[in-house]
Amino acid sequence: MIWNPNKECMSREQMRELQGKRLHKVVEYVYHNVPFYRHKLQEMDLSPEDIRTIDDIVKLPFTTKKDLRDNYPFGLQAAPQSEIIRIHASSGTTGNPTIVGYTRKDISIWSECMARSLTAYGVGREDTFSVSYGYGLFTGGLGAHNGVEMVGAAVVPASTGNTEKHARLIRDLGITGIACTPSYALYLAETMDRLGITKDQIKLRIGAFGAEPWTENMRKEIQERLGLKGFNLYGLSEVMGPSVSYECDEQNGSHINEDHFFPEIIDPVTLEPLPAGQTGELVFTTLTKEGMPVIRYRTRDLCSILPGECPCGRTNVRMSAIQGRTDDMLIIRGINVFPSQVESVVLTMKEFAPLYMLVVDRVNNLDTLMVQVELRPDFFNATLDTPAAIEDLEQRFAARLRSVLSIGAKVQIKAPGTIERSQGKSTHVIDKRKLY
Ligand code: DLL
Repeated sequence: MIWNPNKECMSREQMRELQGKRLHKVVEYVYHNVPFYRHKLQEMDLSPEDIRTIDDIVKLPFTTKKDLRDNYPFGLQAAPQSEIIRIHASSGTTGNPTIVGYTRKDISIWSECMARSLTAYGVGREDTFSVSYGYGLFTGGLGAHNGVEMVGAAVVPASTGNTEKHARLIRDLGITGIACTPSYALYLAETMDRLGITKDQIKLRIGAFGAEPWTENMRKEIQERLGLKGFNLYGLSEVMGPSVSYECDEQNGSHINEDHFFPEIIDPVTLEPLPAGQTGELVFTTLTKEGMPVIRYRTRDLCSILPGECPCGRTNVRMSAIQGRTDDMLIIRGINVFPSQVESVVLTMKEFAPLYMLVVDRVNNLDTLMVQVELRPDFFNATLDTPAAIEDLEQRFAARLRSVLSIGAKVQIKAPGTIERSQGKSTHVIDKRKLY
């Protein structure tokens, strides 16, 4: 089934024409409503009249996460505050989150994009569907929730946490579909094993997995352990949230909702556009968004646009799985974490040298984060001479980290001189998970 054949199966000519018209409109809209974009265009001697077809997009300037941060909180918002009906936030690189406001129309388009994804996965009115992305500032929970309601399945807003109760509900309510991070799906499988809930006692058949990178091996393992078919769901808060793209039954790349989000792949160094089939940085322009449209937003995600047509009948272009990032963002238990956030905490504590290391691992299918930090020599022995004093410092550090990162981390305070000094570009991460 296809939710909106008119938009998901357009001819390429029609799609490009629609994209061109929408691009002109959004450029005109931000030109008049967002000083940041107006100034950028004026600097390049561009006016909205110069943007007539989708090919003109290459004339426009890029937008980066730094631009969003510099304009915190509402500087890039285009709609008046009275039109905004929801605000989400995602982690920034320094502790300032990125704020994204949505109008009623944005929420309605987002819900439809999510409905398109769920329909492609095979979710329908008869399904009982558990949304186990976090509800809150993160776009995963509410974003998926609205789509399930639009499709007409019964939504179970399980959110994250409380996994044992959730596992029992999956069995007792006959839940047939689940949306969560792939690592949470594995954790759920493990919890079920522990509770003695077997595959033949549950009715799960569809999984909508995303918000973090995952491999084909993980897909196989989840499918095998939960007895479902797992589909990719991709998105990012700055552009919308879950459902910027979604896999169909062919499971060969994810179809982009390109009537709303125009994709480009660029060389992250030269910033030149790359042709289909070549891997580079994914860039999105929102074509219909009102709250906070973005123009040529650099996602930092590395992937390619797949050439050729998809046998499923959809004509929307497909992107490959994410193959890495051009920055150092980590996704730990579905939460975006930048080493610079840890650094910002380290720098506020006088006991520590500016030397730290994030050690990320996956133990029993659950991501773990340990932050190692080095004591300054003057605090070593002198002030911190009892185990209680060290413990107190560890606790204060852990609490500050939690409030900045939104996830818990183990901390390890190291003696002066014991964190490895790098020879060249300093590295702050040891990631043992091998996700790409
Ligand atoms: O993770 C939105 C989302 C929620 C997508 C639920 C899918 C499901 P952010 O927190 O802003 O938004 O993080 C966006 O997560 O740039 C990618 O690096 C990564 N990411 C998201 N989906 C996938 C995926 C949500 N399917 C960042 N595969 C993105 C690989 C993904 N990476």
